[in-house]
Amino acid sequence: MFSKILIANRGEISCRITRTAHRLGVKTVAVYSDADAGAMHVQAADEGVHLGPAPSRESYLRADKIIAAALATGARAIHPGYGFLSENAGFSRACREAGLVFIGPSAEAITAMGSKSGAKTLMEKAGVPLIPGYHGDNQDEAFLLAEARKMGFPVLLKASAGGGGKGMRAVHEEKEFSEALHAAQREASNAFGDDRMLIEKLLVEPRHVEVQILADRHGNAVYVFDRDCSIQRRHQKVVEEAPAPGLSPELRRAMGEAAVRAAKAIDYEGAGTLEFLVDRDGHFYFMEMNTRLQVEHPVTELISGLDLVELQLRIANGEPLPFTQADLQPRGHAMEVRLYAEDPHKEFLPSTGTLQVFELPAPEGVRVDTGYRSGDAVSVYYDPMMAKVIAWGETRDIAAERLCNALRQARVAGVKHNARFLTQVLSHPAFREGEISTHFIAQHEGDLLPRQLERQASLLLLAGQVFLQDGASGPDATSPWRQLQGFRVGAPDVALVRVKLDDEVHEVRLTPGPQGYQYALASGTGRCTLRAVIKGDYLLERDGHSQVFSVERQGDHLHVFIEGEHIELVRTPRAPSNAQAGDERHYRAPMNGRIVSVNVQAGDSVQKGDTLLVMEAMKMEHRIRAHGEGVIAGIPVAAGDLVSEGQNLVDL
Ligand code: MV4
Repeated sequence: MFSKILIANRGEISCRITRTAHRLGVKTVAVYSDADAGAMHVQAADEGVHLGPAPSRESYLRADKIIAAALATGARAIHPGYGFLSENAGFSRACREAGLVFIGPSAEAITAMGSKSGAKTLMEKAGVPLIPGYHGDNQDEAFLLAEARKMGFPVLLKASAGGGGKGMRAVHEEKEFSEALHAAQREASNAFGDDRMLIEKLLVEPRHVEVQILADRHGNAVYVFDRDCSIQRRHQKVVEEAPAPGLSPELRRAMGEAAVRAAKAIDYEGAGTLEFLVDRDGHFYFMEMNTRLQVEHPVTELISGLDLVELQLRIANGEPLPFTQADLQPRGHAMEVRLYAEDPHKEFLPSTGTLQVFELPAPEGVRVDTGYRSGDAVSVYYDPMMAKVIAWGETRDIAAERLCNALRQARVAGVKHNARFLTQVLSHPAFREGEISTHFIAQHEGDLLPRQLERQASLLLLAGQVFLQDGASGPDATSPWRQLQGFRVGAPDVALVRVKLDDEVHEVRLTPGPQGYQYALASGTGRCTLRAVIKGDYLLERDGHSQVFSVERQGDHLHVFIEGEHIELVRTPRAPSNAQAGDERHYRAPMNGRIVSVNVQAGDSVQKGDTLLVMEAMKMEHRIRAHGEGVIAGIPVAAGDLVSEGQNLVDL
């Protein structure tokens, strides 16, 4: 076995690979950028090598620096993880040419699966079912229309150089074909520099079912059961589970055997995944092959008892698979969700910040793979996934319940995150019934997006009483908060606490009485009391209802955790200035990022909806548009500037 490997990745997957390597007595070398200097994956490894500045293209994508780091530290092999260079044929080749072992498939296999149409041709030869369609070189419009007619509308136009749902366009009837084809070609040309199209029969509400395969250098290949990843949002997986619910044993075997045939057809080596679409009458069709370890591999590990990273290392070390297909038996059910730093209240816009609180409990049957600790920063430079939470159970229901409960106990503050959204998905009746398809999120959006917490009054009374309890720890000695007990508004004994919740300031009036307080809010009046039950938990009783809240107090900030959701309430001594509330004249950065382009200049007149500038964060572009008409008064930023959340960008 290798004495030392270099892990060309960061975050949770780097930590995860180090865990297995150390279990096998293999030393690990981590690599890191400026932004990751103190990161968990560096501390977990035996050595760390600095690559360069934070942007991936100057660090984690710098193949030359990574290979040099491996050679300099005496690492014998490189594990690419997923993302970054994990499916880069040139990197695989460069490792080998440098005398290093690339823990993954050959450059040829990566290349073969990198082109949609090339992959389909190979799969056809291997007897893997393809979606009825055309993926040849003839791109003549009349010819493509004839092909569409042959398979019958509706059809799906896909960019041959595309992937992950980019450059796809459905055509429901013949009269739309020409315009849709030209639009799809333009998009593909802009996005991939290649406008070649393939056409497929459109499958209605298919499921995304994928098969894990392992192949060694001695001609052995097995499938390690299947996974369902149908629940996606904008082609990003939200829930992954194994085995895929509700498939017949015959279908599972047929897909597994097709996946093994595919692996053998391209002389595959290592861990790989065949992605299929399964339509409602149980037919499966090849979609694409991923030539890397997938994010969701833990669900396969939990039902198979295998450590897929260990097997990758053994295969790369030339060892034969230590089992045959007959030895593999799935047990129970596993389910995974990805905890993302994103704001479900703002279209899941990525969120950045410092993790003031980061506690992910792992009760029985639950595994947490993360690369972050409390105090770490979530930056604009990398994918905003903070952790994977995976649960195993004897049944699917038990796995779902365990996963849901683990998320409800999550305490994460400092960035917006999707924990509550995930609990909504996992507890949704349709999900529990196994009614899943790639349209699940779209179908149930109304139930899934976080409802405005109807417990707003309770939150305000919780905060008001907490802040009232110990008087002021406010900013200055003269502040009225210091004499809070003596501070009176209106009738004697009425205490006024101003609390900001979701960018809105509320006034909380509390009058002490024999049993707690008489309260007055904008939404109404009543009686309430507050008792500390255990450290960090309070019992609020309001008008006969009682509820326990888990809180973390940091000065004027009160962090409340409810079923995985984090809500922050801030004590605010002043009324909000109009410049803060919904200002139409000042456009501030919605999050940390980089200015990509400034589309207007001082003196320009703009209309509602005009793009003022474009900023980039976490590999996504965000347009800052005018809320109304006006004239540009000033633009204190320029293309290329790094800006922080709240920074002023444009003045109208
Ligand atoms: C399809 C399809 C329906 N019919 N192909 C989306 C991303 C890419 N991997 C393939 N995708 C699809 N291809 C045909 N002929 C529906 C999708 C699709 C999808 C597939 C898997 C998981 C989620 C999806 C979400 C939307 C559309």
